[in-house]
Amino acid sequence: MDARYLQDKEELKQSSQAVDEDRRAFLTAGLVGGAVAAGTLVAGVANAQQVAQAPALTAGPFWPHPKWGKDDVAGASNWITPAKVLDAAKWIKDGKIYRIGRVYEAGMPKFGERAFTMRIPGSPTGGPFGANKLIYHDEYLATEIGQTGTQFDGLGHIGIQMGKDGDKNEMRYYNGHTEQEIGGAYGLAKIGIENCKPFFTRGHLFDVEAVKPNMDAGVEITVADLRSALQKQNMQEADVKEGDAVFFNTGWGKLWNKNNDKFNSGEPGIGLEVAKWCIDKGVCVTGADQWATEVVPNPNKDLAFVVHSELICKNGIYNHENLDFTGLIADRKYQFVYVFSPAPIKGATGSNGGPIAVT
Ligand code: UVW
Repeated sequence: MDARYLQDKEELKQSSQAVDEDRRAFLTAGLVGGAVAAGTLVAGVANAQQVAQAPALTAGPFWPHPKWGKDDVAGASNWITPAKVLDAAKWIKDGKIYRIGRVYEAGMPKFGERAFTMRIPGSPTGGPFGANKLIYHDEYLATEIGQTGTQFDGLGHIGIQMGKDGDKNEMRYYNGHTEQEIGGAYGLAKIGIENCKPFFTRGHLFDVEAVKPNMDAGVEITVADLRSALQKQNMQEADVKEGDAVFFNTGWGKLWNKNNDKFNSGEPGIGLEVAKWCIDKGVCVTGADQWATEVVPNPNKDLAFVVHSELICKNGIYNHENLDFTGLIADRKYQFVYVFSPAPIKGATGSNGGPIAVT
């Protein structure tokens, strides 16, 4: 293990104090205002010293992954073994399927300058063919496939600039892969979403909105909030087992397609405390009814999307965003089988798709 990953917490704390005022201004003005162009924000998220030296949850070593090893490219999807699937299947009692993804459409809220543009050429696109006069439609879609609407963040989505800014040998992704190794105009050369195994696992929904209503952007969901939700839902913390998926209902999803500006402006969500809880529990996926799962802006104004760095980059835990738990909550179904198979687009950073919960 390289010594640079072995900085202790004290070093992290000290260097975080050196974060400059410009960064603070960027985060406050940009994130709270919700008007940051995607490119600018990516530069902000990856700003090396600031993120890497911030008082983050774990000081390392993060990689090689202690359970999956140095060559692993599948992260927490490795939890989904035949035994895990059989165990999860025991939770299917009603045979009822809930769609927990959103409909994809051009007007849905999007982060920064991301786009979703669908066109049907021709209408119909072609035909008639044959004596049966077949006609057909195709569509053309221009979008950040894994990063608009209901989106599943893969391991290639989030990295941390370590070393000097701009040094691609020190832009590190899951398992220490560098930008130099994985970057590519035609898709990531390593840790693309095609390496993620399909999920069929136990899912737990924490309806935090029910115990902490009207949360505004920047309000952090704590472990105490999770425990209150569990109590209200008559569930046990010990029910959450290694390889399970955990989801947080914040109430922010009610703004979807109703007040997209507000939806995009920030959000309540989990912070480092709950991220640590998730890591300790060994979950495979986190998710929420808002666009990052984590609290934006972070209560620590020096941090940007730090839960993404902790879960995805350091620990290989996937993140499913912009989910819709309305049906599950209406039926008081907080435990279910979470089923999702990311579209295996070679070299992609994530996936869209139609996740379901089965009870
Ligand atoms: C970023 O890409 C910064 O966030 P998200 O994964 O929420 O889209």
